[in-house]
Amino acid sequence: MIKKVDHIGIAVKSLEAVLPFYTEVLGLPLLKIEEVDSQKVKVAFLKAGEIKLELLEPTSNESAVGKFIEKRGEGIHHVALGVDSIEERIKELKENGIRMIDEKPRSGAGGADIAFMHPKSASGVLFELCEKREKKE
Ligand code: CMX
Repeated sequence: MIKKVDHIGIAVKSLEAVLPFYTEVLGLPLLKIEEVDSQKVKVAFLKAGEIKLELLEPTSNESAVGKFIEKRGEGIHHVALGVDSIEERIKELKENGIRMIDEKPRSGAGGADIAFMHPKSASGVLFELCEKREKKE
């Protein structure tokens, strides 16, 4: 069902403040920066070997990431699992009693269809399913 860990989401207060650590100290290549209006975040993707790190800066305090930072501070926010046929994967998870935040895929960063499982259904971890749209074309 799961092909790989696609990326790890890390909540940060300011991309500008933390990027030098990731690019200069850790030496990770910056792949791109984009704003995801639907999630009210600005994200930076870094290449870390086979997987990516997604730094998430909230553009609103009312966003999921804004609320997360307010409650827990900066840190690991979610783990994204790469899948094919995301709608079928969502259906299987629901049949297994997993509570989905997104019952249908929605548009996420990096040209992907995404859907989140509720952390209460996944041992306290916020998992994202993600399917790259390019692959379908
Ligand atoms: N990881 C693990 N647990 C988390 C969590 C996270 N990132 N965020 C919240 N929780 C836990 C809370 O600790 C809380 O648990 P307790 O009741 O034991 O305290 C529970 O989930 C509910 O949290 P809440 O703060 O009451 O509810 P929120 O309104 O903050 O909603 C969540 C939490 C997960 C439903 C919401 O953040 C959400 O819908 N997330 C999916 C979308 C998202 O995260 N988008 C940002 C990334 C976008 C991108 O990658 O492009």
